[in-house]
Amino acid sequence: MRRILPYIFLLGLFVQCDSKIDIAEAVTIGPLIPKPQELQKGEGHYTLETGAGLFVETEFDVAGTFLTNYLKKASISMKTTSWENGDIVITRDSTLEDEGYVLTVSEGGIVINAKDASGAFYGVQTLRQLMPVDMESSEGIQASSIYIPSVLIKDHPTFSYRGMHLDVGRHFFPKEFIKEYIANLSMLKMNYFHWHLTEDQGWRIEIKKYPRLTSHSAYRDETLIGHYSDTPHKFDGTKYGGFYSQEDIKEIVAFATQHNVTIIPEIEMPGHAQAAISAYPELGCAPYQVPVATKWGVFENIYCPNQKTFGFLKDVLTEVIELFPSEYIHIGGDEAPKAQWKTCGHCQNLIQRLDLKDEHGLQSYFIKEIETFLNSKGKNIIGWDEILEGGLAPNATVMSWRGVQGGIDAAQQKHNVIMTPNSHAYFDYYQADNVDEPLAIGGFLPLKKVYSFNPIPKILNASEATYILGAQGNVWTEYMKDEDKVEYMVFPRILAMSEITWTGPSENIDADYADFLARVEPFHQRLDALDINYANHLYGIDGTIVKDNNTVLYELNTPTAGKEIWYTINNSEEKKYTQPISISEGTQLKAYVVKDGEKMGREFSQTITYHKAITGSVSLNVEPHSAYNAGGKEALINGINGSDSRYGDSEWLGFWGDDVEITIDFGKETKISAVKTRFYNGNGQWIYAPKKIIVEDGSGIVSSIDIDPSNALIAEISVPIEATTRYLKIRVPNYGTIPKGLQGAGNKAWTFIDEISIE
Ligand code: TNX
Repeated sequence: MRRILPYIFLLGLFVQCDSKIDIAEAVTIGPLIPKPQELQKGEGHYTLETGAGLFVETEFDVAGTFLTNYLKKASISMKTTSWENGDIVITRDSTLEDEGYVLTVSEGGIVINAKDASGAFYGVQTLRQLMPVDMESSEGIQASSIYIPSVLIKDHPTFSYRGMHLDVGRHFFPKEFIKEYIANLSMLKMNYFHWHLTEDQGWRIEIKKYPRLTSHSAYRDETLIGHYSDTPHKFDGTKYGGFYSQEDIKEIVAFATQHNVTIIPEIEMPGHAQAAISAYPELGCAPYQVPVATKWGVFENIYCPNQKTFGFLKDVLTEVIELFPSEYIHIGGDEAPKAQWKTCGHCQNLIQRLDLKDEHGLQSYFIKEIETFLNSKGKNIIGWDEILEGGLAPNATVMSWRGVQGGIDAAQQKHNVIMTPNSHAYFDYYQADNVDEPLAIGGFLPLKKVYSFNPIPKILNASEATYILGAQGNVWTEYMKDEDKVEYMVFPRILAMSEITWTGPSENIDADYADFLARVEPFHQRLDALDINYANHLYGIDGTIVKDNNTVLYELNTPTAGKEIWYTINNSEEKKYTQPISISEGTQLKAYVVKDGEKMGREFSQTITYHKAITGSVSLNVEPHSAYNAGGKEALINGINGSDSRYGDSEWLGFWGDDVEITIDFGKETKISAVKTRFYNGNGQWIYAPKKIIVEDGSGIVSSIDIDPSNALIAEISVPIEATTRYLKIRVPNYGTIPKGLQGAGNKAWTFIDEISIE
C-alpha cells in the first residue's frame, strides 16, 4: 500500500478549472449536487480496488461505515488499516468549518479531512457522487476497479438547517420508503427530516399508554376522491390507514443516525387533532362525537385546553422523546380555528382567570405549557408561524410557512427561524403548468422558483439574519397517494433546496440556474439508477409574448442549453426556431424540443387570441398578491388564457380581498362590441368569482353583468358594450367575506382574473 500524503502537500498538483467538465478526459467529474464551494480538478485519477486500506478516525465511523457499505455495491471490500497505510483516509482537521470537509483524490489515494462527523459524512457523499452511477442500482455492479477522478474539493454548508418534511397523516408510507426518503436527503447533504406524524385524517405513531390512537385514530372510514374543489365531494368508501410501531420508529431513527440525519417528530396541537379527539372525545371541546376526518382542510375540532388534554399530551410527548434523540420536537400550532374555544365555558373562564387577551392568548398559553414541559426534559420546541399570535413561547423556534413574514417577526424577536414559505418551499404545489400534470393541491412552484429562494429576507440586518437557521421543503400529501407520487413532487425540487441551503442562495440567478440545470440533466442518471420517479420538465418549452411598439412577437425558450426547438403555426410547415415569431392573427402554435436529432419531452401547444387589447397597455388600481403575480399585469392582455384547471400559472392574477379596477388603453379610438374574461371559482381554496362586473368607456357608456357561476370552476363572462373609445375601465368588486360553514369562512375571498379579451 502506498502511503498518502496529507492533502496540503497535494495542492500543487491541482489546476484551477471553471465549472465546465472536461469531457475529453477518460475519467470525468460527474455532476455534483449540491455544488461544492470550491473545486479544483486534478490530473489523472485514483483506481480503487478490493483490498485497499481504509483508515477512519473513530468518531467518524458513520462516514466510514457508509463508505464501506456503499463500496460493497461494486463488490469492492476494503481492509481496515492504520493512518500511514491508508489508501483512503478519513481524518480530522479541526481548523475546518462546522460540517465542512476537504476531499482530495489523487493518483496516490483519497483523503477526507473534516472537523466533525457530519463533515466526514459529507466528504463521503461527495466521493459517492464521483463514483459510477450504476453503483446506485439495487443490484449494484461487479467491478474489479473503480476510477475516481483526481480532484480537490473544499466544502462546507451555508445553513446549519437543511431540511425536508413529509406528511404521513394524509397518506401513510411504509417504513422502507421512509428510509429511502432519509437516504436520499442525506445524499444531498440535507440533515433534518421533519416527520409530520399526526393529523385530522390519521394518527401514525404508536403510543403505548393510549392504544386507541393506533386501533382507532390511525384509520379513517374512507377518503375524498379527486380534488377538494370538485363538487359534490365524492368518497372511495374504503377504510384507509396505518401507523409506525415504536419498534419501526427505533429502526428508522437508527437508520437516520447512520445517514447523519436528525428526525424531528411533529405532534400537532391544538389543531389538526381530530383523529386523536375521535378516539378520546374528552380531549376536545365539542359536545358531540367526531370521526377521523375523511376529507382535507381545516377542522374546528381542536384540543380543549383542559387538564385531561395537557395530561394526555405530556404522556404522548414523554413516549415521543424516548424514541427521538432530536433536540427539537415540533408541536404544530398551525390552523387552529378558535370557534369552539369561543363557545366553551371552560375556555372562557380560563381566559379570564389567566387574564389573557383572547383565544390567541389562550393558544399562546397552551403552547407555553407544552414548551415548559419539553424544556424541562431538555428539548426545544418548533412551531408553525401561528405560534407568534398571542405571544411566542420563550425558547420556541418558528417555522415560517405563510410566506416569510412570520420568520422576519420571529428573528426580530431574537427567536430561531426555519424558512418553509409556501411561496418557495411547498412541494405539494404544481411544478409545471402542463394540462397533463398529475393532480396537486394547487399553487405553482416551478424548479427555478425554488432555486431563486433566499432564506434570509433582505429586510433583516446582519445580527437578525443569524437567527435564520436554514430552510426546508414541505411535502403535504393530501394529493400524494403513493411513493411514486411523493418522489415525483419531491424530485427535482429537493435538488434546488439542497443547493440553496448547502451551497447558498444564488446571487446571479440566470447564470447559476443554467449551471444548476446543466448538472441536473446528467444527475438524472443517478436518480434513474436509484429508481426515483423524478419529474422531468427539462425538455419543456416556455412561450412569452413580447411587444415591440405595435408588433406582437412570441418568444420560445427551453431551459437547458444545446437543444433545438421546432414549431408549426396554424398547421403550416415545420420550422426550426431561430428568432421570436411575429403574431398578427389568432394563432395555434405547436412546438417541441430536439436533442441530438431526437424529439424530447412532450409537445408544447399554445393558442394565442389576437384581440383588440393585445397591442394596448393595461394599468391596475392595486397590485396582484405577490404569490399570484407571475405574469404581471401584462398577462391580462397578452392573448393567452390561463389553465382551465389551475390558477397558479403565469396567466392568472390573484388579488386578496381587493376591489380591482383594470384600465385598458388601446392607444387610439377603437370600436368595441364585447369584453370577455374569466374568473376562477375554486371555493375550496377561498377563491370566488365576483358577484358582478362593471365596464365603463369613460364617456358615460356603462355596462354591467351579474355573475352566478354556481358550481363551475371557471366563470366565463361576456359583457356586450357598443362603444368607440380609447380607454376602457373594468371594475371587479371583490366577492366579500366567505360565508359561514365554508372553507375559509370569515376571511376575505380571493379574486383570480384571466385574460381580458376585447372584441
Ligand atoms: C397548510 S403548512 C397546512 C397543511 C396543509 C397544507 C397544504 C401548514 C402548517 N398547514 O395542513 O396540508 O397547507 O399545502
